[in-house]
Amino acid sequence: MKIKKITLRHMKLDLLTPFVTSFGIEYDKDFILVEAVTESGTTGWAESVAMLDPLYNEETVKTNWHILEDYLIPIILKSGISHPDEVSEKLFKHIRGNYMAKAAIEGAVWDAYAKEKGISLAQALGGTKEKIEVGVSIGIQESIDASLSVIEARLKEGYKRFKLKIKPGWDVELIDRVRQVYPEIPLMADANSAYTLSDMDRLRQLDAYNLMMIEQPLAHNDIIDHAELQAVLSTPICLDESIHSLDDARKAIKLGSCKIINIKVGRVGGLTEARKIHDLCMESGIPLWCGGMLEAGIGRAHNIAITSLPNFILPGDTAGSALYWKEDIITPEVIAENGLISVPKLPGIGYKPNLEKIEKYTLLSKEYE
Ligand code: OSB
Ligand code: MG
Repeated sequence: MKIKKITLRHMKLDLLTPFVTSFGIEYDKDFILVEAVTESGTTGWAESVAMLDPLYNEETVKTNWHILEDYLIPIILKSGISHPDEVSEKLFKHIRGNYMAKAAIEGAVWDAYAKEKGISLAQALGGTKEKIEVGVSIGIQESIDASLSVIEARLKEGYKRFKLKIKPGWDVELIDRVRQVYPEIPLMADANSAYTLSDMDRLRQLDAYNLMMIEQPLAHNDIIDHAELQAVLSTPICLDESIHSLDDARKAIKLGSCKIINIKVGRVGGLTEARKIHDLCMESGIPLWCGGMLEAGIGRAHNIAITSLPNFILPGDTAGSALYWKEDIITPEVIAENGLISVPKLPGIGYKPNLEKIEKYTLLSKEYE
């Protein structure tokens, strides 16, 4: 397979409701959409999950555009690719970091590859599930009552797991109130690195609430302090920000830094690396779930495909399009019915990019041949 043309688009979609985390507020979502056309005319699509500002991680829409334009696209355009695994294993191996930029173009190559083989992306990756279970990530609200009403609405829609964003001062009281109202729901908290070991006592208070896990309580680049915290917490720690590679996962498991891992394809540099982490975690008895980065439909489709692998045991963050967007950029939109999304069987990502909508939300585009 040879990629002969790549189009980058800077997209901007308004979020239906602002999303508030310990690191900031997102009112809208800027991202790069990658379209890659092969010599035989097949088109692969993927989104970069890098955000406008370097708050979740160091990558941004601009740094991704730079790395894609000046390094990754030229490599892809001059290489023959017999399998998408070669992209991370050979072609991008010498380029450090920039995981989300690498994942974006690798994802488009994977989609094109699966389409040329006439199989779904899920099948190309070795996925086994027909449906995936999904939950929701609920941002920091103006009041605990507001959080309770969001939970109520999502519970009625059938979502399988409720993740509340926390930060110092928006944590124990919130979880305590939610547990009073909902003693049994599958509940977890995500701190996005808002704590340090000096908050140990506060974090230990969360042990009283039967949480499924606490996601990334400590620094974004730490696995040492997390091991110390996990040793005293009975609630499992789930790492998000700290895991960028198979090697990071191996070390975190070895140190006991977590009992669960959240995989984001963008954060780990692509589907090939995500699958390697999947296989290691499966052998090591570490359950996985698929994280989200407020993706539009094409990113969501990639998440659905990777979640079809067997060790994605816990419900992920890939909720239906309708929770995020007035209209999505794919047809049909992603629909979660009773907290379940069907894994598409059509070739590639299995959702059709809607070119009219894509055009409507494009701020800037550039073609490379
Ligand atoms: O930490 O999982 C996270 C969104 C943006 C950046 C980081 C995170 C999130 C979410 C939302 O939790 C997940 C989603 O609904 O896509
Ligand atoms: Mg997270």
